Amino acid sequence: MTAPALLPPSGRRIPAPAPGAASFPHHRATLRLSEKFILLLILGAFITLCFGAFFFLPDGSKHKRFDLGLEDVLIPHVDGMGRAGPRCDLRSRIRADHERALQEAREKLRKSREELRAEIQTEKNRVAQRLRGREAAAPPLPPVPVPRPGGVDDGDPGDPRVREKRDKIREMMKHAWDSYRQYGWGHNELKPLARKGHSTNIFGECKMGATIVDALDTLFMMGLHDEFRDGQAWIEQNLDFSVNAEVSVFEVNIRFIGGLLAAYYLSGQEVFKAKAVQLAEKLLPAFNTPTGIPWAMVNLKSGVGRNWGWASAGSSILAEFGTLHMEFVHLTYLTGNPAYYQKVMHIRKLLAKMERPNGLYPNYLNPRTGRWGQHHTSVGGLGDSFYEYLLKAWLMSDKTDTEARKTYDDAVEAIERHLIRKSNSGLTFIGEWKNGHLERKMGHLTCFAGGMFALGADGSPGDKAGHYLQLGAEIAHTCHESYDRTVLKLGPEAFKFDSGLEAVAVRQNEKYYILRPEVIETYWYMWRFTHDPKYRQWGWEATQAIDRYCRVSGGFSGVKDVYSSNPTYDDVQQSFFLAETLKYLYLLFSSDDLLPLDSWVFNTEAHPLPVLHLGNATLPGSESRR
Ligand code: DMJ
Repeated sequence: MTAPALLPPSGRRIPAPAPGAASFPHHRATLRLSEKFILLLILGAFITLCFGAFFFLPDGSKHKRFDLGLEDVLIPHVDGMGRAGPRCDLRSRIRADHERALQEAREKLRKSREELRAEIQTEKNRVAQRLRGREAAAPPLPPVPVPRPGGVDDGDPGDPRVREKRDKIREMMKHAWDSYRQYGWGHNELKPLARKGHSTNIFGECKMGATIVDALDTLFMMGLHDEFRDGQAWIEQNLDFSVNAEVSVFEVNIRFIGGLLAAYYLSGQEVFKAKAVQLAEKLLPAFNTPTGIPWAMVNLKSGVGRNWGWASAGSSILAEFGTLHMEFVHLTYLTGNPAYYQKVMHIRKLLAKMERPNGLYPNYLNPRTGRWGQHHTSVGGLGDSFYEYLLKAWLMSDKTDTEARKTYDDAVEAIERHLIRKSNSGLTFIGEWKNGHLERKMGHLTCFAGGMFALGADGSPGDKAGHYLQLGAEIAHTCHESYDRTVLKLGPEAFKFDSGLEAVAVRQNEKYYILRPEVIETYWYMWRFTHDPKYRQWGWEATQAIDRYCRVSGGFSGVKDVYSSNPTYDDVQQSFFLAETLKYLYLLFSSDDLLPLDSWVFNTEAHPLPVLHLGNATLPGSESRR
């Protein structure tokens, strides 16, 4: 650092050297150093200026600077004649942008709040219209032969005593629908006591008319055609998926896509198919994960996905990503777009490659790492419909999807070995596997498995059809006991088989009944396969209990304690009450010609989809099968 000492004091002129002076070389060196210093100063100032410009330019201008990279490639540089090229244009554009932004800001500040609000609304409408236009402009769906399965008839049971019961169930459906129509129309669900709309986070807190979509096919089957048309009109005019709502991929799939597809197949009305496809498109971004295992939730507008905060180690849930197959195969079948089929087949392949503890599928799978989360296996909540959809994928393919059948059989074998036990008094129950130990507790949700075992009996390996039908009957019996051992004759959310307790809830927060269908679903399947009158008798007991304890003047409500003779209401009429509970009851008191099981397969929300006779056909995209 000697250079500064050689420099003259600032502001002083350097005297001209005397001719021939010996100091000349030193003088020259001094001059060179001072020039360097000045040059350094100028350079320093220039760099500071550049930094300042970079950091203090307004945002829009900064982005334009980053755009340079692309523009450099896309637009030719300053030409050989040295004329100003895109960089100059860019500078003037930045300046113009800047000025325009300032001008707009000044104008905005002058406007009143009302004027601003109106402006925002106009802009929103414009965007909505543009999106609608885009949807309308979408190419029409290719025509495909729509299956015409039999069994969309009346299902009159013949016997007047049975018909009377069926009429009662139809009347309950009308009460549930009319109440929703009056107090909750367009909302997802109904608060029958508060007499207003209700929603939960599974629907993104948005008004998407979940009850309308979920109820359509039940209305149709029951011959409630005015109500059906009313629902259809609402869907045509109001059901819009271009909303900023974060929804559950699973719930929206089983209730909306399943509901719309079933309404389409039953009524032949194109609008339902079109809406199902529009919605499915919005769900596809949920599959953009490192593994292809979808997120639990997706924002319908932005396509951003994420998982439930409560799920083990950021995992996706088995019963959620494993309950898409039926609807997605139908979507590919109807549209010719292989994407849906490929997404669900990819999930299946990935699961097939994974090692399973004791042959069991844990409920949690991390979509980033492809590793299992907590080793918790359940045939109830978090696991249930994954097993159901393996069996139904086989049935829906007209029994050609043998890979699905084999996966189901293997899973059921492991479930029987590790989860199914008999209580001290001989009740068969399905417990839950938690980190190497069996919890002797069964959920109301698990009761659907009785019906599943019966449905899967035919076609089970090693001539075990009788065994599985028997297992279905035992589960139905246990679940009936869980109803029969309460004061209200309605089943609790979960019940134990421990410390001398059998089929009863222990904790206060497991004593509620929220109009769930699973026990009645199993009664119906058992009735179809055995025609044992006890299933109709049990179904009738449940009908009467629901009508007596859950009916209020504004609809139907869940109850908080089935062991209390004076229960309080939860004030929610769930959409699945109309989609499933009342539908299964109605089917239980109809003849078997109504939606016969060799032509129709019910999705997990009880929406019937026709069997696809794919024996001689290939689904677009099925060539990706490995
Ligand atoms: C329904 O939404 C479906 O049946 C789902 O598979 C789980 N359970 C609810 C009703 O209980």
